[in-house]
Amino acid sequence: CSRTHVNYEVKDDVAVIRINDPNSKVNTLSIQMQKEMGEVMNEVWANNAVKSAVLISSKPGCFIAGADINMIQACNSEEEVAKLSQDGQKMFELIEKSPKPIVAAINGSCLGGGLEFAIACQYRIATKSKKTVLGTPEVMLGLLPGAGGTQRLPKMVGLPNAFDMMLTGRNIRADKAKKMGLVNQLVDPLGPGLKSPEERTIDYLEEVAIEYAKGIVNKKIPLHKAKGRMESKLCYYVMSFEFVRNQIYRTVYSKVMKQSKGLYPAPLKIIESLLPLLLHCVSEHHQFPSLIGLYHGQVACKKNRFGVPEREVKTLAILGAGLMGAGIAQVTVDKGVHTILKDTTTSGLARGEQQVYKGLNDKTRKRNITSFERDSILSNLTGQLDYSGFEKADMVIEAVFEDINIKHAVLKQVEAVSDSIVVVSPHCIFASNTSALPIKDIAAASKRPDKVIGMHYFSPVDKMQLLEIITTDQTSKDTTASAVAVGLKQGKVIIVVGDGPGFYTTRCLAPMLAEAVRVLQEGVDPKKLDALTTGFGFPVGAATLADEVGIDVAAHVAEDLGKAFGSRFGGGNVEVLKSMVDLGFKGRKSGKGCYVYQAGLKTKEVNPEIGDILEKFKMTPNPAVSSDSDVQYRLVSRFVNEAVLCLQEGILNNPLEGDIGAVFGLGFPPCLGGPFRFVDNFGADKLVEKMRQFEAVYGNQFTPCQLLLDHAKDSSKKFHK
Ligand SMILES: *[C@@H]1O[C@H](CO)[C@@H](O)[C@H](O)[C@H]1NC(C)=O
Ligand SMILES: *[C@@H]1O[C@H](CO)[C@@H](O)[C@H](O)[C@H]1NC(C)=O
Ligand SMILES: *[C@@H]1O[C@H](CO)[C@@H](O)[C@H](O)[C@H]1NC(C)=O
Ligand SMILES: CC(=O)N[C@H]1CO[C@H](CO)[C@@H](O)[C@@H]1O
Repeated sequence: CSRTHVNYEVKDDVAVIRINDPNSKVNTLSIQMQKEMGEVMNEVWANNAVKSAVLISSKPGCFIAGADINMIQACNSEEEVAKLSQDGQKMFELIEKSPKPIVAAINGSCLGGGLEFAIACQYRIATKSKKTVLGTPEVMLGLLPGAGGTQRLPKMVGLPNAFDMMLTGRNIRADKAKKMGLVNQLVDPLGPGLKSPEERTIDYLEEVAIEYAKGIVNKKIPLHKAKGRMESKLCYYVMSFEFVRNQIYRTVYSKVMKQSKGLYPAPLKIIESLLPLLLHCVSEHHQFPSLIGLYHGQVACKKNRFGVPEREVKTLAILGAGLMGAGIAQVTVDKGVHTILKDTTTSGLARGEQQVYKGLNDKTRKRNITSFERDSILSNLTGQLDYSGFEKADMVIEAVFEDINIKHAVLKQVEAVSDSIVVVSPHCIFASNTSALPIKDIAAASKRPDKVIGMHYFSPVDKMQLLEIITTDQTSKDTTASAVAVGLKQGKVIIVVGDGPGFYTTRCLAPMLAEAVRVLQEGVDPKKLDALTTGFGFPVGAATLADEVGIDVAAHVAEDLGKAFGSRFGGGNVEVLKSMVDLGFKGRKSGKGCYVYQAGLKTKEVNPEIGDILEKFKMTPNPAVSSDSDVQYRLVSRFVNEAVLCLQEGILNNPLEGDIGAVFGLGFPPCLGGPFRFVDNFGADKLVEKMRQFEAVYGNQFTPCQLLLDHAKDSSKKFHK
């Protein structure tokens, strides 16, 4: 028979249906899969020798990882997407109404459409494996959890849990899923008493599922657990009261609006499908391609396009146990890499080691790793004050103070150019975590500039996904491949950019912050500035962002890049930032910046003491370019123009990395898909028109770059196809 994705065999009176997409490492709900599933189900229903069925994947570690994104992307219209979703919905309805019970046997990822498939079945068994996760991540892509899942999920787990899963897209591990009522039974991934897959003689999950399928037919296994049923009855009963319903809807609605700033269509769509009341309120789908684009970009940036490095980094040494250095240590040591953390002072080292311990211990508390795993991971971390053991290091990352002389000093120490006795091995790579110093200036002090590279991490390292890797003309391809491999191991999304002041990310951020300072000088208060930026879709407002980055860092960067790029990087007066630093207002880390931060307080007030500074540097706004919308476009166009200029100058390799870097590193509005996607959608000509208007008032800070002008002239030119 010609089926390639779905097959079955009958064992006793149970049809064991196996799914296996031959073209992919994971199973997705592709058109082919749905078609073959339909055929198989019809045969199963028609076969009198079959009384029940087991649905299982032949892929280890994956049940069904979701809908096929490419299939959705191939759709030319929303109607086509809707049609696909309806087809899936029909299939799930048939499964749900199946006259013969179907048991879903889940090992590994069961996500999105896969979860909906599973909950349409009559019974679910999942392995206790760590890899077994259930969830509806589509919300991240701006998609409706497809095919009726929004109706089934609340019945299964109750409304609050269902909302939470749908709104956050979070993954649920097997044991939690059992507690929530999402799965009915858990089984050991290997079988009772077995310690390794080698000892396994039978497919335990399949055997158990078959027994349960027979048990359901014999009525030995009840189909619905009474508790779950009661809860869902209660839930529906309560929901039948209009005022209760409205209250729940209002709560959820405001939660979604707050979380998404009203810009993501997906959560609203989710509510809509539950809310006949709001049915006509929200019906926008235009952010869909942007989010899909980001998804693809993220997948691409999780690959190493520089090939396999000659050697794997087994020992990584980090210089500087500050916030950044310890953060890098934390995300490295837990990936099975021996990590040396070196600082110059005992107290600095102790603080750094404590930070790594706390990070891992938090995972233990959340029961992601056992305390035994935590301790064995920590045994691979060596904290020290000297360079002993550095000869074993395959890579050294320096995270020392942002000063070219200090960077040179540590580089020379590591290479033993000075009187230090240590020598790293000849293959050892030297990476710098600088945010703005050009790598070639750092490499100038090296005996082996081909081994020098920049690795710009974002703080906090364990939370921020982006890693910006910077190569010079002299960096070898193998060095780059190695740095990317390390970054991928650390779980990062990686962009590789060319060398220059501010590289890519810092260079885009600086002009926007300069504009933000000018906006403050023009009398817009920090709260208003934040509201304008978040209103545009930035997850963090510009004033808050400056506080997070650090006012001192912002001042430093503004000055350095101002020197490098001249008046284009002007706008606000750097003296505003410097005056703040002089008064100790360095942002969140110092307790005061644009805002005052008090431990334990969620709300923050504007720092009253910056009033005098802003008064001193007061500028008169020009009403022609100062409406709320003007301010938003002034901020955004400076960011976007600099991004396009980075592509024009070859700092960026492609628009895709530019979008990923901006969204994951700087919080460019995800729903706009990044600066390049934004230009494509908004129209380069419209953007240029706005910039010309600002240019007339403020000068060359708003002069569109050549590449942007080219796109404005020819509307068929797009950064993304
Ligand atoms: C479950 O998946 C894991 C990989 O995550 C695999 O090692 C194991 O063999 C699978 N177990 C079964 C019963 O398929
Ligand atoms: C410690 O690091 C080495 C590589 O240097 C690795 O082989 C080993 O698995 C690591 N141990 C742990 C517990 O992660
Ligand atoms: C738990 O740890 C695993 C790796 O062991 C990781 O893949 C997973 O995302 C973690 N889950 C949470 C909820 O942090
Ligand atoms: C760009 C960057 O993050 N630089 C950091 C390198 O590490 C030192 C020490 O932790 C930090 O102070 C810098 O900010």
